[in-house]
Amino acid sequence: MGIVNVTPDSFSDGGCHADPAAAVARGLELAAQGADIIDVGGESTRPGAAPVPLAEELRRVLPVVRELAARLDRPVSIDTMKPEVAAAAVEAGAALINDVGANRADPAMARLVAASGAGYILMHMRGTPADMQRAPAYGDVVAEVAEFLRTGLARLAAAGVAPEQVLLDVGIGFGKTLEHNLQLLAGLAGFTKLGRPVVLGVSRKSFVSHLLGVPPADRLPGVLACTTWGARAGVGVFRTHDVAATAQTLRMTEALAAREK
Ligand code: HH2
Repeated sequence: MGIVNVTPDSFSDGGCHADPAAAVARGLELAAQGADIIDVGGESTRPGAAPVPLAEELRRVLPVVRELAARLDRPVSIDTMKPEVAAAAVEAGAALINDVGANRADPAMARLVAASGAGYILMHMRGTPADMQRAPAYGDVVAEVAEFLRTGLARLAAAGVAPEQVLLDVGIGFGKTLEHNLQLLAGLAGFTKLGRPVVLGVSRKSFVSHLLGVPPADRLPGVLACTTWGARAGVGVFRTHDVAATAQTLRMTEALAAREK
């Protein structure tokens, strides 16, 4: 899954593709590099990010979703916490709703997923982007995130969403310390046992710098190690800014796994 952030303030690529034409060009480029899904977002969720008003988020993402959906032969997803944005994006051609808000605040999101038949990424987040990194604490982070995802699946089913529509994401960096992120990564194989495809979002995230002591520009090796690890654990979707490097890493991992005796 290749990331197109149509934002002025995303943590790694804010402002790079804020103009719709640049964002569409980026989406086409990532598809050419091997992305099977293009994820378009108009609201940064970096720690401390301020919420974006509905009209502004719609203005940012809709033309990009519409054009990419028309021009690409693969699914476009909409990265949003707002049911209104998700609904308009589905109308514009998005096949997948990537809801980092996990649809807690508003049952309208679950109703939309049920009615539209769109795919839905259910991601774990503790708190909101504004406050999620203020001393996050868990007893057992792996067990608590698994419970959150199980409960979310049940809530979606009660709203009429078919299990086949849902993908699961542990939400690396969303209300987690370095140690929490590492424990969730180490436990990824357990999440694949929940019976739905697992999505992993580690791309360019700060926990890599916290562990390895490297500046933000040098996070790719650590991220690719997580990618190989995730592939071995059965992760189905890797959300990344660096599609070419990720595709190569996955091809190599798969070639070796296919020959493992
Ligand atoms: N991470 C980010 C945004 N959306 N969606 C899923 N499913 N999983 C993730 O881990 C995830 C996500 C944050 O990364 P990015 O889009 O690069 O930054 P920003 O939120 O600042 O735009």
